[in-house]
Amino acid sequence: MSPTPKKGRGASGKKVRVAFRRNRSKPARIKDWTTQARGTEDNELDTLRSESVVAKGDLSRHRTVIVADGDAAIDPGLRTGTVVAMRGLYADVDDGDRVLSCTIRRVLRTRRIKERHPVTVGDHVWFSLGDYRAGVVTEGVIEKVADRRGVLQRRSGKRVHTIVANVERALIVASAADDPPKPHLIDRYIVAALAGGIKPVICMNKADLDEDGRGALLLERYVEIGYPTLLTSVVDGRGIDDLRALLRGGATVIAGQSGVGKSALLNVVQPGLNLRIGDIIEQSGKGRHTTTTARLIHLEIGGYVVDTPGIRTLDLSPIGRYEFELYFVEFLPHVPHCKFRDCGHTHETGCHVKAAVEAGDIHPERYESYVRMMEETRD
Ligand SMILES: Nc1nc2c(ncn2[C@@H]2O[C@H](COP(=O)(O)OP(=O)(O)O)[C@@H](O)[C@H]2O)c(=O)[nH]1
Ligand SMILES: [Mg+2]
Ligand SMILES: [Zn+2]
Repeated sequence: MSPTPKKGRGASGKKVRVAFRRNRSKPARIKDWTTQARGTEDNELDTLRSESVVAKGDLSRHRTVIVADGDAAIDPGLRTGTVVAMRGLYADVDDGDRVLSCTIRRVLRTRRIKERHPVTVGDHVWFSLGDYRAGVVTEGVIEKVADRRGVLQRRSGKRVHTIVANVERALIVASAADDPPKPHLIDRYIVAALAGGIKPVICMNKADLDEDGRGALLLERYVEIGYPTLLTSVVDGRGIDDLRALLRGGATVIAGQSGVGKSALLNVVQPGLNLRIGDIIEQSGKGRHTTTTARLIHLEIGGYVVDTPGIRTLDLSPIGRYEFELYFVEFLPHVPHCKFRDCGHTHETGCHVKAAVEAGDIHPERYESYVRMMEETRD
């Protein structure tokens, strides 16, 4: 992640290079992250005002497009920074030298009305300096938010809650101590990550408590599908070096249920970080989280991490139900062989995905996860 957005875009928009595609074919290969990234580009292309195709034949499968900024030129007097934490209506913005407590320009709040928060952790922002007259406590005012890529989203009431923006990877942490570990939740996080243009990495923590090897076995399922995996323990140090190597590059959001050891893992990756860890505190029947807000941390070894509070329910409804098949990568080779072109792979006859489940080529619990997502999402 680059810590700050670039200045000096013209009023007419910015030029971007995007992959050229002949048609909207579905991604077919496992482990091919570029196909996932295209999903994000498609969204951005919706805002196109003009485009010029640079004819270089098949040698260059790219085209240059002008993406409209959507509003006036950015005032060159504005400062740039990255949102590292949200505190109610305030955002903590790191400008590279220090962290400023900023409010958000009202117009931004109304423009992104479908969003629960117009600004979120990881956002690249432009801000003006605040003043201290008459008891004003704000140090800055966020005027503009850069286009996002790599988001983790869920639904919150009728609106979309972007938990974090501008990350390239989600470390999906599960606990081998769970009895049994919950594959459905892992699958939900994988879908949420892929839908937001983020690469999933599955981390089975508390390996020291994996007495019957059930955690390691569950992890094997994801190795077979082709996702990077880690087996870790904060207690005996297993997998921690691999985790460090992973986190060193780019920005990673640490996701997973409360209590699986997300904060504890980050504390061993960087001793001295002192993130609060602890058992879930029961309060009026609802689990209370030890991590209360997402926070962007710049690691000493390099890389950025966002420690998130455990999300009790990851509502996937910002994702359309016919998109789900795209995010179950092992389904993709079978999808073109279904009898009906719009096959949802649930009740339809002649479904090749279901046939693959029966043939043992697709894990039945993965298929079950898919069906659950389809059943709870109606559009
Ligand atoms: N045995 C064992 N306990 C762990 C491990 N990682 C975390 N824990 C414990 O699990 C509890 C929850 O950890 P925490 O980091 O707060 O979880 P978070 O809610 O995901 O951030 C704490 O009591 C930790 O000490 C591990 O690898 N092995
Ligand atoms: Mg935590
Ligand atoms: Zn089908």
